[in-house]
Amino acid sequence: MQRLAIVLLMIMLLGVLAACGSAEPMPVPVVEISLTATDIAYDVNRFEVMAGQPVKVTLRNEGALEHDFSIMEMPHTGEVMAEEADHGIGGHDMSNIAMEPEVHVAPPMGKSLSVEFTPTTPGEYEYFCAVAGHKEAGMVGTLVVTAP
Ligand SMILES: [Cu+2]
Repeated sequence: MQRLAIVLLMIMLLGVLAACGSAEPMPVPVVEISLTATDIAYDVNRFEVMAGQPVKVTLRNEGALEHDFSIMEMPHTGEVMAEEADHGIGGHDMSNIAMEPEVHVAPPMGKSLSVEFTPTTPGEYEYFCAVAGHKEAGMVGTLVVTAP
């Protein structure tokens, strides 16, 4: 009987050690940013996150036109698109920009889509709608990445 108690105690101790001594870093919580696109504007033109902080940007297209969220160049890791996302430029006229943006999400009219990424370098990065003429019309903003 005493032997069983000792075995049970050992198992419990092992459990506690496994929980505390895990080599896995604690997952950093994701910051969720919601933007709404209308014809022709974003409702958020500036937001701030910390370098190393995973960000989930959800764009809702409330307009009658196509809109997207694009960042041409920004050091980042771990980019994940929402499952139903159309990562292709799909149907978009993006001939006005020379290269494919590094971060891009384009929800169809009346829908929301998300893109998740982790900026790695502090700085100010421009985001914009890559549909021809929309950036010029004001669909542009600044993602501020602060030092952790
Ligand atoms: Cu647009």
